[in-house]
Amino acid sequence: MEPEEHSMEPPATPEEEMPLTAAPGPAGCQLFGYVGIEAVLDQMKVKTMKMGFEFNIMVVGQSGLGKSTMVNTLFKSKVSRKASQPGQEERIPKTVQLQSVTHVIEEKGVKMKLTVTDTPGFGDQINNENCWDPIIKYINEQYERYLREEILITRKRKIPDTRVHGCVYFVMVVPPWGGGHGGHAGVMVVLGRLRPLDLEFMRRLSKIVNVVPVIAKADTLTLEERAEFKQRIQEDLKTHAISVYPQEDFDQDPDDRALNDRIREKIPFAVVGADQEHQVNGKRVLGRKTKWGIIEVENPAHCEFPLLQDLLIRSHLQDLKDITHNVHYESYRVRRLNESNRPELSSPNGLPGKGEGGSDL
Ligand SMILES: Nc1nc2c(ncn2[C@@H]2O[C@H](COP(=O)(O)OP(=O)(O)OP(=O)(O)O)[C@@H](O)[C@H]2O)c(=O)[nH]1
Ligand SMILES: [Mg+2]
Repeated sequence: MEPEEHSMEPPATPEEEMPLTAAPGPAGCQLFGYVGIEAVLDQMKVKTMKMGFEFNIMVVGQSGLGKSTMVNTLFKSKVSRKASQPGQEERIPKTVQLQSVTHVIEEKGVKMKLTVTDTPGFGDQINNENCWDPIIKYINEQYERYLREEILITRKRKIPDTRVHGCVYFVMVVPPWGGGHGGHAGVMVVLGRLRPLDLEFMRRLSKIVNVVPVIAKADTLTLEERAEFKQRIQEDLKTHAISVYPQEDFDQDPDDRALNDRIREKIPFAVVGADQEHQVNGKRVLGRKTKWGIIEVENPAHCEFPLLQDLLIRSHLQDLKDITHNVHYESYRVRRLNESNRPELSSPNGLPGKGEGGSDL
C-alpha cells in the first residue's frame, strides 16, 4: 500500500505548527492569536449570579472575648448594611448553644447567603478537656450532611452547603502584667504567649477547617503590644506546626504566594467588635465609645477588623470555599467512604452507622 503523501512530512510552514484550536477553519477563517475563550468568564458570572452562593463562617474562642459582638459587627458593618436601631443598647447575653444567623446579601445582581455560626465560649471550667468536641462535631456534621446528599443516586443539582468555610478563632493574649482583657484577671498563662488550650484547640481545628486567628479586644492593647503579641503568636503557631489560613501549602503560584505572604505577616488580625453606631464627623459609624473618643471598627487606622472582613468576604472568599471543598471536605469524604467499605462499620444506607447525620469523629 502506498503511504499517504503528507503523513510523515515535517510541518512546512509555521501555520502548520499551530495547535488544533488555532488552526484555520474549514472555511479558511483565520483564528490565530485570539480564540475568545475569555467569554467563559461571562458565562461563569451569569451562572453564579443565577445560582447565588453560600458562605459560612464560624466564631470560636474562650468565653467573653467578643465572639457574639463580632457576629453583630459583621452583620451591621457594610458587609450587609443592616442598619441598627439608633440608641438601642442591648447587652449581648452569654452564648449557651451553637446558633447560626443568616442574611442574604445582594450586590450587583450577585446573591450571597452569608451564615455566621456563633458558639458558646469555653475555658470557664476547671477541667477544659474536650471543650472542642461540640465545635468539631458541628463541623463534621456539616460535612456529613453534604456527603449524604452527594452520594444519593438522584442528587440535587445544587447541594445545600452548610459546611464551615472559615473559622474565626479568638485568642486571648494575656499581657506580661497578667491582667489581660476585661474580666480575665488572674488567669495563669505563659505571659504574652498562646495558652496551651488555644494551641490544642487550633491544632485540632486546623486539620478540618480553615482557621483564621484573631487577637480579641485589640482596643485594650497598645500598638506596641499588638505588634509584639502578633509576632509571638506567629512564632507559637510555627513552633507547634499549626497551619492556619492561608496555608502555605496551598499557594497556587508566585503571585498567590506574594499576596498570601503579606496576609500571613499580619495574622492574627487585631480586631475590635462593636454593634453600636455613633455619629463621627456627620457620619454614622460602628464603634466603641470610650471616655477618650470612639474606636471605629471599620477604620483601618483604629483596628484590623477591615482586614478580616476583606479577607473573608472579599479577597479570599472563593479560595476559602475551594480549600474547604477540595481539601477539608475531601479528606472527610475519603475517610468516611473508606470506613463504609468496612462491613462492621456500615449502616444500611452505606455510610457508617453513627446516627442520623451524626459523626463522632
Ligand atoms: N473592649 C472591648 N470589649 C469588647 C469587644 N468586643 C466585645 N466586647 C465586650 O466583651 C463582653 C463580652 O462580649 P460577647 O460578644 O458577649 O463575648 P462572647 O465571646 O460572645 O462571650 P460568650 O458568649 O460568653 O462566650 C461585652 O461586654 C462586650 O461589649 C472589643 O472588641 N473590645
Ligand atoms: Mg457569645
